[in-house]
Amino acid sequence: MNKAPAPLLSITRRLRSTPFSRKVAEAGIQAYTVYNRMLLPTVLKDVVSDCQHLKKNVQLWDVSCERQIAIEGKEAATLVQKITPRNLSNQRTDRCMYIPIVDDTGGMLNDPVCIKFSDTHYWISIADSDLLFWIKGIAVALKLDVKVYEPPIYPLAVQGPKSFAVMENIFGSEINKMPFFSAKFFKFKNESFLISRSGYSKQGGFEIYVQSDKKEGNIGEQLWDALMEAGKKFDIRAGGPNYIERVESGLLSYGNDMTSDNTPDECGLQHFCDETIFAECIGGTALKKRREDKFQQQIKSLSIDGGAVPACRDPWVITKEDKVVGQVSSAIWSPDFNTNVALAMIHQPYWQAGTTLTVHCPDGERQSTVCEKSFN
Ligand code: THG
Repeated sequence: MNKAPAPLLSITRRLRSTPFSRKVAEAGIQAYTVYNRMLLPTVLKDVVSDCQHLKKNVQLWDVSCERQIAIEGKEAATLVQKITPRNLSNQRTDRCMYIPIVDDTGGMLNDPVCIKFSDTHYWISIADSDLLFWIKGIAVALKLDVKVYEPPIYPLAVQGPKSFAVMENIFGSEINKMPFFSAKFFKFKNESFLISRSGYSKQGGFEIYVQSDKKEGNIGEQLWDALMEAGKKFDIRAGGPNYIERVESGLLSYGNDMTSDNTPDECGLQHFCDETIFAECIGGTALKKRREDKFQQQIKSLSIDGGAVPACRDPWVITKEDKVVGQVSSAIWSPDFNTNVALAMIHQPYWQAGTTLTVHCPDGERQSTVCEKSFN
């Protein structure tokens, strides 16, 4: 059977460009996905060699699609606590926190990183859903004294074990004193950039929040070039979040591994939900009630036997002795672990580590085993 060639995307203004779009295209990026109505690079050479390179070297990722929602004003802290069941009372300034956002039913609307500048100024660095409208709606309905808007900020991720040396070269040795999930301003060419010790991989690295009102031929391109130059000796490459590495690392992808049907508990984010603030946040009451439901399920890492699995688009059914007990939402062959690695939503009590389950892949049934924790 002839395989149809991969379809192309028609790229127009609706797929908003970034300060790095030209650089990314010139680097020869081969595949993109669409995320918050922007292009997110996913493959430079091929997913396996990109993964090996990420684990050894350093890569530059245009993650501008991680849109920032700025919340500014006297009641900013009140609004942020309204939208998440995570207790933010002890969030330090210049610290990031991973915060589940839930609706009135306790369903996940997004899983962003929240950066706090002060009690009156936050950025929410969002995953792929239209959170701006939700937050604005709540601010308006509650008549809160805040401004909610999307600033012209375009994050650039520097990821991989050599990212520390590259960043030190550009921003000085202070950069390597930053603890994980801290954020601080650094200078490049006399302009100030917020940098966080974070990123969508477990190989270490940073995210640089580039402010750009012009988008072309600007400071973003200069920063890209400077990083590429400093990274030459480490074989730096353009790239993007790597499917293999992120599934090995158990990093969740909103819209893939969870949707608004799922609670944070189901997503394994129960330690980011604090019952003592459930009364203050939207969805708190629903979450408490859903914690008492008989039916429970949770996202777990899974290894799937046999050779490389086909691409996973619509979830694959998981059964145990012919009973449906969950679904696989992300899966791919991992050369480093010599198995297919996967993320799956699994019903209780089948989510215990070591439980063997049957996965119904498009090419047939396979045995799989629930893992204790993620691979990386
Ligand atoms: N960085 C920034 N914004 C983002 C992402 C990011 N917005 C979209 C998306 N990614 C949000 N999702 C995640 C998922 C996981 C993590 C960050 C954002 C993450 N998790 C760590 C882990 O699971 O090990 C640490 C979580 C913690 O301990 O708090 O980093 O990547 N700016």
